[in-house]
Amino acid sequence: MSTIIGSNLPNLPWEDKPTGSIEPMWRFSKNPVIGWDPTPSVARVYNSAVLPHEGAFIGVFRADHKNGRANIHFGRSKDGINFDIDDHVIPWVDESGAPKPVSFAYDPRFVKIDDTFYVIWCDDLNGHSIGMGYTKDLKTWVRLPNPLMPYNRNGVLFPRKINGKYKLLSRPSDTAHTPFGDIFVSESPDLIHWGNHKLVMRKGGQGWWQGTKIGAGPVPIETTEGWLLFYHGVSNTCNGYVYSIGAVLLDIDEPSKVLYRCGNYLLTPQKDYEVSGFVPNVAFPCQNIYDAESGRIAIYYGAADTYTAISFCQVDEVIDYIKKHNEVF
Ligand code: BMA
Repeated sequence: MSTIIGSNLPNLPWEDKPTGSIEPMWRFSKNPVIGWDPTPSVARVYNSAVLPHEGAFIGVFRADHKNGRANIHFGRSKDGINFDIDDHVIPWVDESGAPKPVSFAYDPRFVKIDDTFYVIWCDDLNGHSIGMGYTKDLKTWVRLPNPLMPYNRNGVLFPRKINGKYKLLSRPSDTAHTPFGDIFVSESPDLIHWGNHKLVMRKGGQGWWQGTKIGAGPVPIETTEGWLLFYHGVSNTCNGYVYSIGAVLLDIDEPSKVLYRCGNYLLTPQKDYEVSGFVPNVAFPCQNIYDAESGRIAIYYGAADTYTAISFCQVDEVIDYIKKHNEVF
């Protein structure tokens, strides 16, 4: 039996698998949970990350403004489904408290380590790279130095140190809509100095859904079977990219080592809100939250670069599925 090593969350957003479904991951019937024009200055909120906090939920939201530029807003929710999102961007400061705004920011991940909330996003460092910052009180938001040089995207921090080091997944890329990409892991003693970069896994495999590029998704979940990492895989079609959700198990002590990798996607764009929108055919996971006791996992994903949606899975079932469809490449 596979078990999540982590905390319990009895108020996790959840819906049982629809009767008759054979899929290892299923969608919330009330999707999308965030639609067009969610605040006066924002057109679309998607590719966002939610965390439980003091019996309710908080989140960092990718908000594409009505001038088309992306930034990150903070928001709150009582139930993890209905959100109250700030109409202003997160007011980042530097370590001295002086304002340090971002030029653009997108695809945030959100993780709590000890008493600190960390945000990792795609930042502008003379080109797309990884940005990182933290808050302890949800009021003062402090930027850290960029961990990696451009061009890079999909930075994901592990939820605890591994062998005394912070670990960061990333996906080296290029200046625009990168047509390639593999996942790497870097480590740091202090979240400032990063090195010992290692390849985790490449795009490809027998299935074409992850044949063009891949990128880490939500914060990895610690389980008795390894780190459960959901990620996005991209296929290049004559009608453009298609983004699907896949999963892999990484070694607990050496996360550059892949234990099992699912050859099938777990979720691919099918619903209207996934196949139709600002960018059609995108399911882009940025966060998962879970209840360790029941093994339930809720995944927040961006749909069609327009909506925020939720999908669900059960840790035992999804790990069995990954192992059953394991593909070594
Ligand atoms: C990627 C990122 C994501 C986006 C996806 C599909 O390169 O920019 O934010 O969801 O493309 O457009």
